[in-house]
Amino acid sequence: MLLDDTPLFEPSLLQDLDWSSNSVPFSPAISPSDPGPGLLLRPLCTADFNRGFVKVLSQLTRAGDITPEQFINKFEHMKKTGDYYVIVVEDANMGQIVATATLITEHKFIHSCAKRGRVEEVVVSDVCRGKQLGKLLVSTLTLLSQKLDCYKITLECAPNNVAFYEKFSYNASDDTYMQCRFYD
Ligand code: 16G
Repeated sequence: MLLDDTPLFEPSLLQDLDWSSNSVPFSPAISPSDPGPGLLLRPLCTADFNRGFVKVLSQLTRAGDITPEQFINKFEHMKKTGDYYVIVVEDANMGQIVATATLITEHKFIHSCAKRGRVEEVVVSDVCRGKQLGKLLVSTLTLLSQKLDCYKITLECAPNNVAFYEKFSYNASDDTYMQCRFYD
């Protein structure tokens, strides 16, 4: 099995987003097609395994020791379903992933067979903070979920990140997030 640059999903989905409808201010201005000097925003590919993708994820939670085979198998599964939009920011000079976030679309019978979006694993590497990348990732995936016709988009976050997500019109819901944890 080979690690390569095949994108998880069609890259034009990101480049063709109507960025003018983004409501969050950026200063200096950045966008999915111009995320900042030396940076690229694009879909995940398997070659990102060797660009420190898993190390970035481990800044959020335990990522575990993942082998290239496990990584490729998971990637292939995600690609086949067509419901996973893992985006990364690459420092093109270093050849390293510096940020990532995921949109997952979930299919429903309710709301006339609608789709719902979930934002997951939003992480900016500690070496790349202060470049508005978290804001860029969340704005991008929120716009993408609208473009994909999701009727709503949700996320779970730590209490100290609530103010950050409120900037993008996310509100704490009346529903309570519950979990049953089997292992860490
Ligand atoms: C945060 C993440 C979530 C991730 C979880 C991992 C965002 C918006 N939320 O809640 O996507 O799955 O952390 O924590 O990035 P865990 O290892 O305790 O499940």
